[in-house]
Amino acid sequence: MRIRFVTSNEHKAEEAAEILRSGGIEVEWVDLEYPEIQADSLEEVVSFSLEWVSGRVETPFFIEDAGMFIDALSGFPGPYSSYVFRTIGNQGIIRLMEGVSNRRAKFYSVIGLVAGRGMKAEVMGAGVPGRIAERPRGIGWGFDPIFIPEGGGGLTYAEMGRRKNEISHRRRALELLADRLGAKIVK
Ligand code: ITT
Repeated sequence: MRIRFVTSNEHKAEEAAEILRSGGIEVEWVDLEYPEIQADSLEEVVSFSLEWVSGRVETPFFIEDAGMFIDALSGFPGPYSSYVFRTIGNQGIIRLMEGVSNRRAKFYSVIGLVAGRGMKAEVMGAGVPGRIAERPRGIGWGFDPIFIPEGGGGLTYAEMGRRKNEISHRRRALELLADRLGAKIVK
């Protein structure tokens, strides 16, 4: 089957295409920027955005909103991850975490799906626990150089290369999506 993925982020589009391909789902990237409200949860952000995208993009389509939640910073940057990355970036996060011994964090991904014309929007989410590195390591996009996922052998997402897609927050959320669509990601 074929499904549209509406995102202005080419890295996300590429990752989703690779992950879903192994479930026999072909992704068509719709490079469209949509409004995102300020809210405390990714689910709220996604629900609002889905309303806006519905009617502008043909079904079936999905959107995805991701965020990194740092325990010692009470979940910051969370739903504000995009703004925080654009402003203080990885160096800013590392500075905020200087001298902080609790480095636990979580990357979370929420998908909003409209499976067919006139169908109700569905929202699903999944996350990966991990920790914030002492310094950026590896070459990758966004927070990849500073996030060390559990189960990744102590490497940052950026150091894992393609292996990121086997364990990432996005992978886990896309597994829920595939399941909903009656497919199974095998790789
Ligand atoms: P769209 O909303 O158009 O899909 P976006 O770049 O705004 O694109 P998000 O709101 O989902 O995407 O992500 C917020 C930011 O969090 C994003 O800009 C990155 O800086 C960071 N981010 C999200 N997923 C990531 C990942 O897998 N690895 C590293 N950083 C990530």
